[in-house]
Amino acid sequence: MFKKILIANRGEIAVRILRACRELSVCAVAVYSDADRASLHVRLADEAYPIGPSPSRESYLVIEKIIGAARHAGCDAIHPGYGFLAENPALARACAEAGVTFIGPPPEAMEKLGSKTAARQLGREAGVSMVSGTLEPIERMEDARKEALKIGFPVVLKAVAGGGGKGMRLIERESEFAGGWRDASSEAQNAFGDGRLYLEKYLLRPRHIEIQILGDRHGHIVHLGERECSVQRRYQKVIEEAPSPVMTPELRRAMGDAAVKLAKAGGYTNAGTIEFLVDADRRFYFLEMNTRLQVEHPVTELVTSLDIVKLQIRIACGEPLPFAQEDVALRGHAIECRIYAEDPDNNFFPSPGKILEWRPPAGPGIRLDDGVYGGWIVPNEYDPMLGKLIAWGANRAEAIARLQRALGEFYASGIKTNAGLFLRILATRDFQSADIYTRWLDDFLSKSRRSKLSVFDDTEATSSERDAATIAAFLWHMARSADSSEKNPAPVSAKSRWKLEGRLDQLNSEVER
Ligand code: MV4
Repeated sequence: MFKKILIANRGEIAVRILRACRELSVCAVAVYSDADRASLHVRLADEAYPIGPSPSRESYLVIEKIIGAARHAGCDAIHPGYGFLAENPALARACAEAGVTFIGPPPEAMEKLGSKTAARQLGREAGVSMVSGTLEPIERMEDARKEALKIGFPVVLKAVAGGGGKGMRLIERESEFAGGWRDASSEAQNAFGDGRLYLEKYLLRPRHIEIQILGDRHGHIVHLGERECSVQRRYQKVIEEAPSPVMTPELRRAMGDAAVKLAKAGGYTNAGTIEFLVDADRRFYFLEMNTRLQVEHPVTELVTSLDIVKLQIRIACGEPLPFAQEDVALRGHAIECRIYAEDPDNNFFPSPGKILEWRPPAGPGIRLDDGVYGGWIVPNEYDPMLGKLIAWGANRAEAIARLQRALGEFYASGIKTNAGLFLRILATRDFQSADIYTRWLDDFLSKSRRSKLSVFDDTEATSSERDAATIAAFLWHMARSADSSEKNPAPVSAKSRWKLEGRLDQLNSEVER
C-alpha cells in the first residue's frame, strides 16, 4: 500500500479522499491556496502545503506546483478528486515522470475519451448504441447543414472538446443553423480553446442515466449499476439517485455490458462513468465518458456497500479487484442532494461568506459529505458546493422520507443555501412518481416563477419578507407562552425553533455590523 497520498483538490471531495486514506492507514497530504488556509481539508490532513494564490489557475490547476508539493512531502501517489486537474492527461503524465502514481486511468485512455468524437468512434468500434450523428469533427458549416438535413431536425451541435453543456446548441429548424453554428463554435473556443463541433440528432425529454465502472490493472472490469441524474439545472446536476426508478434487470445488464465493453476498448482502468441518454421506450444511447471519480459516487456506494475511493486507491496500487461482477449486489435506494451556498431569491447566484452556524442532520440512513464548518468563510473563488446530503432507504419512498426529515433538521445561517429547493422538489408528484427527464427542473422552476408563492415559502419570499414573518411569529410565540391563562401552550417544533433562533442571531449580527 502507498505510504503517503497527496490530495490535489479542496472542499468536500478532499475530505472524502482523506477519510479513505485514514481507513487504509495512509498518510493524507493536503494542498491549499491562500483562500483555503483555514479550510476543513487542511485542518483534517496529516500534512498540508501552500500552493499559491486563491485563483485556481495559479494554484490547484498548476501541475508543477502539485508535483512539487508531492515531491517535497515524499508522496508516492496523487489523487486528483474531480474538477481541476482530474481529467487532464498532462497531470497523469507528469506523475509518471516524477515517479508518483496517479490514482486514475492511464493518460492514453483519458485522451481517447476526452475528445467526444474520439469517444464516439470508440463507441462505434465497441458496438455500443449511440444517437445518430457524426463520428468526426465537422470542418465547415455547409457540411454540417447537409448532415443535419440528412438526419432530420431537431439536431444538436456539440463541442468536440466539450462536456457539461458548454458549446452545445439545439437547432430546431434549418433557419437557425448558421446562428447556432456561430454561437456554439465561439462558446467552445472560449471555454476549451477548441471551437470544433460535431452533430447529433436531438432526443426529446430523455433521462440521464450513467453507469459506474471499476477496472483493475489485471484486465478485470466490472460495473456497479447505474445512477439517474435527470434533475439538473442548466446542465448542473442537482439530485442524483441509485438505482434509476425506470431500470429493469435486463436494461441494467445491457447498459452495464455496453459500459464495460467501452471501457475495455479504451484500455481503461480505475473508476469511471459512462453517461447515457435513455428515451421513453427505454432505448439507451452512449453520450460520453467521465474519466474521474464523480461528485455523485456516494449513491452508488450506499446501494452497493462498496467504498469506491478506497477501491480506486487499491487499484492504483496494483491490487486486483476483490470481487467479480456476480458479487455486485444492489440493496435499497439512495438519493443525493447537492447543497450549494447560493441565493434562491437571486436566481441561485453564489452566496459566499461566513457560515455563522452549521447544524448538520444525522440519524438513520443519513450521510453528509461536506467540507465546511461553522465559523468558516465560504470563499468566492471556487464552486460554491458546500457538500452533499445523501439518504439511504430500503426503498425509494423511505429514502425520500429520510431526505425530507434530514433537510428539515439541517440549518445553516450566515450564508444562503439551496436546501429549501430540495424540499420543494421532493414534495412534487412528478419527483415522487419519478416522472422526470433532463429538463424537468428547468421547466418546474419557470412554472413556479410564474405563479408567485406565499410569503412563508422558504425560497420564494424575499429575505425582508421572511424577516418580517419570522419576527412576527417569534413575538406571537413569546406573547403566547408568557400568557399564564393558557394551560396548554402549543409546542413549537424543533425545526421552527432552530429557524427562529438562527434568524434572530443573524439579524443581531447584521445589526451589530
Ligand atoms: C443531448 C440531449 C439530447 N439529445 N444530446 C447536455 C449536456 C451534455 N453533456 C449532453 N447534453 C444533452 N445532450 C442529444 N443528442 C440532451 C442533453 C441534455 C441533458 C443531458 C444530460 C443531463 C441534462 C441535460 C439537460 C438538457 C439537455
